[in-house]
Amino acid sequence: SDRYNPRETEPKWQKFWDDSGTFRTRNEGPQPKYYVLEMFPYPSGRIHMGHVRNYAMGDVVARYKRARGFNVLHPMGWDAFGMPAENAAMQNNTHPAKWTYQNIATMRAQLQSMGLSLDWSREIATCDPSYYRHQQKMFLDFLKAGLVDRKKSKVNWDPVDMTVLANEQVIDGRGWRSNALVEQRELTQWFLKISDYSQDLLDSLQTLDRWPEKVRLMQQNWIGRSEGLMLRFDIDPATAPASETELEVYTTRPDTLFGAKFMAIAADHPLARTMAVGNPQLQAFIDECHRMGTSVATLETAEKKGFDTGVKVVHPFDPSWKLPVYVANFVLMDYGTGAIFGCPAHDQRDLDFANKYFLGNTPVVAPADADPKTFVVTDTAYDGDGVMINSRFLDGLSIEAAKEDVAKRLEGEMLQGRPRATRQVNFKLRDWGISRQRYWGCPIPVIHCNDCGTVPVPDADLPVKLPDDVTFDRPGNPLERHPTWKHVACPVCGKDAVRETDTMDTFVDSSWYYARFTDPWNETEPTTRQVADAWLPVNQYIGGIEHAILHLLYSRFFARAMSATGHLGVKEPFEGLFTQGMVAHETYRSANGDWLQPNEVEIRTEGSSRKAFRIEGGGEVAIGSIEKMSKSKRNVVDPDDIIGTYGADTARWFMLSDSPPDRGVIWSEDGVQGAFRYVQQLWRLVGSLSEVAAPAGTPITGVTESAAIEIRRHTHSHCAAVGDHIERLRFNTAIAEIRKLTNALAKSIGDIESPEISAQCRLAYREAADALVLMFAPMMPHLAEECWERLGHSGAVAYAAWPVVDPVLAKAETVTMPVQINGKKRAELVIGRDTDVKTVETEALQLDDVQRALEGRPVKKIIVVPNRIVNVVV
Ligand code: ANZ
Ligand code: ZN
Repeated sequence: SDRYNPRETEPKWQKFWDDSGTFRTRNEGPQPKYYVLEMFPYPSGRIHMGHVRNYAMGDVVARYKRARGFNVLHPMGWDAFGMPAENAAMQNNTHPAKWTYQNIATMRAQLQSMGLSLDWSREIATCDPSYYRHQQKMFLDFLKAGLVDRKKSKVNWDPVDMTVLANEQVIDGRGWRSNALVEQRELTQWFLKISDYSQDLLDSLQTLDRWPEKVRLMQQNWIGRSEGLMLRFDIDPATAPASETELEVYTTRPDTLFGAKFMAIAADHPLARTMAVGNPQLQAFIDECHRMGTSVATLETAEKKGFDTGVKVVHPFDPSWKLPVYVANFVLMDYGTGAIFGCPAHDQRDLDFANKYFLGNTPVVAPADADPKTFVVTDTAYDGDGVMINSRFLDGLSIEAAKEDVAKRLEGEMLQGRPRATRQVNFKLRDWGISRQRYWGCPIPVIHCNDCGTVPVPDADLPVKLPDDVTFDRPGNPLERHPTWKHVACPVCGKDAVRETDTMDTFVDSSWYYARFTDPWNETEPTTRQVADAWLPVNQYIGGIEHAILHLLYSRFFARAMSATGHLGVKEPFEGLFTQGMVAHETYRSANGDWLQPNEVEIRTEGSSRKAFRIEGGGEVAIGSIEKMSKSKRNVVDPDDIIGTYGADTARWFMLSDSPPDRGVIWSEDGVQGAFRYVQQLWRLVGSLSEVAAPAGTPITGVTESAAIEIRRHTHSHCAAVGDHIERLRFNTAIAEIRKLTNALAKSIGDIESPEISAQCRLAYREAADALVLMFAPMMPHLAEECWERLGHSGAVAYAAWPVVDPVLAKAETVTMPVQINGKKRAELVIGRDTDVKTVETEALQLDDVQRALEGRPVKKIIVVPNRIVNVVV
């Protein structure tokens, strides 16, 4: 029949590719390499539409690059450690490993049903000892190389769940699950010294010219380099606690020193602690600050509060000028010195604070266009450029000159044998705390011995495997309370010792998987150097913008740390990065406020209005706004349902066709049905083409007839455009070009009047049919295989090369230019490409539609954008 049935053909071709090892990639080969990678999924249970979009994009690139003669690496694996498995274990009494591997099995089958051209022989799961043993080895290598630190650090501690919480898990000072008041605790934790590379990570961003500007900017801000002064203030002896004589601050704006109104120190600053002794009110305020949590976001949004310690400091340029010292909730202990001078006129936080405590403000920078005598600041701090005012010897200088002047003066002043000020570059980037008090993660391979201290687990004892027999009936870390696991003999002295029971942050697992894919079979080393270096960097990485900062930064750090320890020779892991947009859908809500799933409602169009009804019961439901698919709004569509009904090709095609890949796509039933109709249309067109085309394999030579040349022009120009669009990841416009070719060929065949088709046209149709199939093969690989067979080819399309474009034929000889009158399109001018402007103008004005629309009015102006558009102004 002439209906294409994806349910039959899709599994057939998947089996064929699988049986033939079509997508198995060899590590050596004569072709140039191309590594395309999509961010690997967390095995949460089932794939969602976001995965479909992500992997469909990657697969187009992989298949296209293969057709262009590259040796393509396109692997898949599982980011398999993490909290949800433990939560599931607690709720359902299943083991995290069982839950995880079941999910992997389900999701693997789902991905396979999408027809992705993945090399499954390289599949890795980060929870597998065959993966994490190498991670442990690298941790020890990093330790030896001085890239690991063990130090005390503050954490959010949930006293009920007995666990450390990430900042995002603290909501209004309470644990997200237990609702218990969160405490700040000091724990000894392991850190990876990412801050050793702050400058390098920042500098190298400039080389990443195939990354979105937005992501580079986010990384730059996260690294947060600033240039400033470390500046020491004398404490007024009359107010000083016994031992303290000075207070050091970090400032990036020493130019504003004459606008200073107060000093502020962090709740954990030593001076705050000293002053709190015997001062219960201050102690209470410090405790309140601790409850606020440590996240930068909370600190930025929370109301600014402070406590006057009674201590005063002396202004460095005026011994009679005293400034009060507050403990303030917006000053962080672990940035700069944990102390600042506040200049309310030019810093919003300082201004909010000063307004609350009536500390006043004095502007010291006036915008160039303002009158310095009348310039005042009330509620909005002025942080722009300008000229110094109210600043004694600095008046009239630019900000830059004033900074330099202040730095020079204070650098030169000696105070107890040290300069009063020193220049300092600071970074916001902190070392990466990787300790997690959790079971389902990679064990940190060290042993604590009372006599020998912290001892690395000897190589021969790796991997340190997680014990299987653990219980989740109580809160806390099961490794901690396991009866035997942590008790071991010290590898150095043999005495009783204990294992580290913390496991690694799961971001560690995902920081090097791209390197492991290059040789996942190496049992003794994390990577095979030459192989990894040959494949890396990943040429095209594709994933969600939510990973723009941490995952990408950690991966960039890992590549450097692996290079420093001999596991890699490449420091930037991802040459090209693409962040895809979200998948969105309409929302539906019943009268009582329940969200309904799309498959629970039926849409009916009555006249010009769309209405939604509940399938069960028939009641009308409200159609709500279009939102990102989410469980909370229930506006999710299950990829399995779509693939089961329409096939994977249709799902992939619609996902790619509807909007630019970096923007959101709105999933709709109408849209999918449209894509499915197009699949059928292609199938019929290829059927017709196969009847008029010369046999497969006939060389296309000696074509001189204009009708045949016309067909060839269509083929070559659209093919050139499709290739160009795919290279730039503009999948939606590539698809638009394929549709244009489809329409042109359908029309051409429909126009054939005589059954006698010339031999030359048959050649042209052969070429067109083959090219068409090759062009949509990256998006709809199953349909393409079936069509390829129908066109009489013996080999699979997966092995076929991209059509060779003839540049002469590809360059269309004519262009179609819209003609606008006062901004409104009135006609189209079909004219030779690159025709001179004068001729275009005359021809455009002579068009019937244009004459009619002008209604005799005189033309004021005519603007021609060559080959693009004609604008007529009347
Ligand atoms: C005086 C001043 C005046 C400042 C002014 C800013 C504007 P970046 O660029 O982010 O490095 N600061 C220093 N240490 C801090 C800490 N531990 N917690 C909170 N704020 C801190 O910002 C440096 C500026 O942030 C410093 O410059 C300091 O305030 C503040 F008109 O000093 B400034
Ligand atoms: Zn020992």
